[in-house]
Amino acid sequence: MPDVTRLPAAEPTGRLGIVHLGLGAFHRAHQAVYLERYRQRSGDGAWGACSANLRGGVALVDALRDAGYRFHVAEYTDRDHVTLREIGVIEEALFTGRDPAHRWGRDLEALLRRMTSSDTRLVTLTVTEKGYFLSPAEGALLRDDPLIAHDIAQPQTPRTAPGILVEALARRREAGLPPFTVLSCDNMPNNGQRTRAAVVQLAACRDAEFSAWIEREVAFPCSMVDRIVPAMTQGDFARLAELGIDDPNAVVGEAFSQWVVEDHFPLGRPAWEVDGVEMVADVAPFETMKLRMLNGSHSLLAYLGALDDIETVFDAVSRDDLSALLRRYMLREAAPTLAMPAGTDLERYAEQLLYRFANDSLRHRLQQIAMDGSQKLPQRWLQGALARLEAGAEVPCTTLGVAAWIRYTLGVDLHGNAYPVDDPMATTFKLLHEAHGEDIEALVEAFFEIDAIFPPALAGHAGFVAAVVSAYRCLTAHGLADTLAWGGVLARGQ
Ligand code: NAI
Ligand code: CS2
Repeated sequence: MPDVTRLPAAEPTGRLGIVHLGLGAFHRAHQAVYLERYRQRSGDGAWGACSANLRGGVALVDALRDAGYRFHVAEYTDRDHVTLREIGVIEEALFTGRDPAHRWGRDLEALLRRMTSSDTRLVTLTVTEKGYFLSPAEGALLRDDPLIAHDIAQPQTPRTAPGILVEALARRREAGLPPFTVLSCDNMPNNGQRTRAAVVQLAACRDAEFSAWIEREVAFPCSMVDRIVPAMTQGDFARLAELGIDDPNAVVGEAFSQWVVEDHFPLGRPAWEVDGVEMVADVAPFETMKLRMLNGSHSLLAYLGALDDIETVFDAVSRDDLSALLRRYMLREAAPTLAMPAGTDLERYAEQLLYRFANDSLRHRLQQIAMDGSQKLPQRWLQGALARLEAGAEVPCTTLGVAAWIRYTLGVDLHGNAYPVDDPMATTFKLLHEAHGEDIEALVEAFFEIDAIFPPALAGHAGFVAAVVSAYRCLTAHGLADTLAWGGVLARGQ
């Protein structure tokens, strides 16, 4: 039995200063924990949250309502030490998606009303990278996407996060209320600027003057968020039951948590720096560091590991060859591309990450991380790889990663096991595999032509493309262990 610390929730206040879009695992285990701690420590009850799901997650919304919005977060330092925190700061949950059995329309109006209340000063988001409807490489709004097309045609009943933000801001402006601050907490580069780009471009389809007002008046600070919170497994629920927690809405994560936020909140914010939130003038260096080192490593493990039928991050980093690959990737391919404030120790950061990945109390499935590669690769690998190549360096780990990702999108691992490819561009990938089959060179070149993912300078780098073709051949012909051992990936440049 682990050593358990139990922390009860504070009482609800009914004062909801925050609306959150994307009520998933991460919101419950990160932002909600910071808000709960802040409320308990400061006694300031103004920052309760109304949290909404826009698509998927209706069952969670219902279950949270049934539980009076109380749920638990289990923070594992390791198998032997866990903090069990009860959270009460989410005081309302809504579902605005299209599900006729579940109040379609009613909750959407309730959400928009909440966002146009003078109590609401902050709107936060964790809707995943694809929830912004931006081209991953360039950040242009996907106007042809059917949901965005819907929000352009019928802006009063929006279905996307940008559409909801635009409609709520229009209503606030109409009512003479100042705009709320919008804080993206998704793993995207310059996530505030990206959110602004989505909202401003969508608003421009409605009215150029209104769009210019948003650009001028609305604050979109950037943030870097970090806490490993895997999707819950039956095993996680069983472990919590052993601790006396029978809670369908519970989430399990690591004890580590970090939140770096650009300090630009015209309508105010919780004084959450007392609980460890780092309020800074410029988040970009921290965000790039995290995306390239942590998330880049995760994606390397995800595609290489999933191809070799490895289940979790823990299982993957327990292999010497994969942990050596990660170390090399972080120190030789990611770290040299970063411009960090003086005093940042990237070697120490890399070691901390390897330690966190080896947390034996988390079952972080590689297939979960592998999801939505099209939305993740530019910021995790490709921009950094291009910078290294332009500096004349080699990027063997990223090369292998890109080859593994292309092979992963086939939906069958190196041992013949099939799995679903969960990605907004999955149909494009399927067509490319069908068109090129065993012609690896043509297949790889066709993937590099997807300009929504690959920057032209990288796609045009003949040496890199050829290296990806060789890595793909090696992986498929010899398997992962031999590719790592023979391919010289680990030895090169050491
Ligand atoms: P989750 O699967 O538990 O929840 C996903 C959330 O995104 C749900 O609320 C879902 O309704 C919403 N969503 C998905 N597609 C959407 C779309 N097209 N439009 C609107 N909403 C959409 O995932 P989780 O763990 O909550 O992660 C969500 C995001 O949080 C990640 O994509 C990442 O950007 C960020 N994050 C997650 C971390 C983690 O360890 N879980 C850590 C750091 C950041
Ligand atoms: C992961 C991240 O799912 C993924 O792609 O790389 O969610 C990762 O767990 C978090 O960013 C950690 O903060």
